[in-house]
Amino acid sequence: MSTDYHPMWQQLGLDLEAHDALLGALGAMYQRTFLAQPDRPEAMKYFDFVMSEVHGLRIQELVEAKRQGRRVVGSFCTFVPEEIVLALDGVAVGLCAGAEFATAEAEKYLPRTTCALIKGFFGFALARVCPYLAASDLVVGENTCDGKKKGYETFRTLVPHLHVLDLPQTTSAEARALLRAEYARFAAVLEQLTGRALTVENLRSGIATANAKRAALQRLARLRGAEPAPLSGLDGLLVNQISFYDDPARFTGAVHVLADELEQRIARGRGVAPKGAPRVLVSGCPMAVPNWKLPAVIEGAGAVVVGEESCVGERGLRNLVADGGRNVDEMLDALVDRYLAIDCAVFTPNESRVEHVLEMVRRTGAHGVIHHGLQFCTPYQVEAGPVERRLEREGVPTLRMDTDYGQDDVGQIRTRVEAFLERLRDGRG
Ligand code: BJ8
Repeated sequence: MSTDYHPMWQQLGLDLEAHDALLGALGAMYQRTFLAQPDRPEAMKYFDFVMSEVHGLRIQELVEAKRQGRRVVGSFCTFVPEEIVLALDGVAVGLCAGAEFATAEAEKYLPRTTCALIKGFFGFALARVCPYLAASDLVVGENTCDGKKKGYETFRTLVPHLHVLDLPQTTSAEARALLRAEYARFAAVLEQLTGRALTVENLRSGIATANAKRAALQRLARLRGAEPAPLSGLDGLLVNQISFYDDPARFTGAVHVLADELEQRIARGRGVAPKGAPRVLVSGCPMAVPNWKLPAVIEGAGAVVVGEESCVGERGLRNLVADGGRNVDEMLDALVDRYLAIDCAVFTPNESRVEHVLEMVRRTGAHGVIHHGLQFCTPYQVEAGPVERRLEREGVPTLRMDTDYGQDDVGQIRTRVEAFLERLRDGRG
């Protein structure tokens, strides 16, 4: 960062010393993990820049947007409908939840046996090191897993304004009606916060912006299926992670520039890993910034990650909202149709998820799947069993990997990943 943002961070109420320490660690990790990769596409420079300014210039943009009367809405889940936020001229951002921070403090509020993502967002809030949280006029939680559902009861005491969406856990007609009512309630809360009304025009525009972003990411996801892979899994994950922070229209443009370059690379047969390198699909819990641990180990062992079946990945961007709604009610119905198709493991039954994993395996040419479960994440850890059995029955080698944000198990993960890659190589030999 070329500018000194300390005055801005101070005004936002951050703990400057702790925040400096966080940025120092992040910068070093980014250098090691991303900038050291050979032969990256030129267009990744945009995403490197965004990351280098993720607590700087982007926060300045949020502060400026607030000064102009716009509202910032922070969230932790892909069920929060960005379309409604955009329609009401709000700015939707993801909140920091991808690293261990102030864990001892967080464990004063949460049992030790809570997943790293929840402990992470508590830690960031308690340590006052998330400028996105500090800039948020509204924080949106959701009743998904038990950890989040119960965690928000306490989190409510740590942030000024929390709205919790009551999400269904089935796709029945009653569940659909609940989600429809919850999105209407969310729209009403936002209307009050922004002083604007949801109209056909602004909702259509919000839907178009979010659809364009997802369509660009879908284009990128398809290109990752080329052999040799034109983009590393780390860079693919990074782009998906940045989609939660960046200005949507600017981000969409940058993704298309990257996709254009990848098409040229594919035409020339140029890849980030040699032809024939093992191709791995990662499926499971979302990986929020800066959780790069598992793909870094997989790619460090000579494989390439060709897709993520995750909310920071294809589960979160798979479907677009049908754009034919003639009035706000019909458009909200279309939103519900789109979001109810997100097959998060909190849903029961959740059979479409494994079908999506299989579809991704075929499309990306993955040789095997690594199932990523965050420790203590009951929904994904329990669902890993049936997912693994079905994939193995279909002839797709699968490795279950349960981990957290710590670095202590990196050696163990590497050993298991290397053995898995051997299995993939033997299977193709
Ligand atoms: S729609 S995946 S973003 S809930 S890892 S906190 S599930 S114990 S993040 Fe998620 Fe929305 Fe579902 Fe997607 Fe709980 Fe598991 Fe922790 Fe998790």
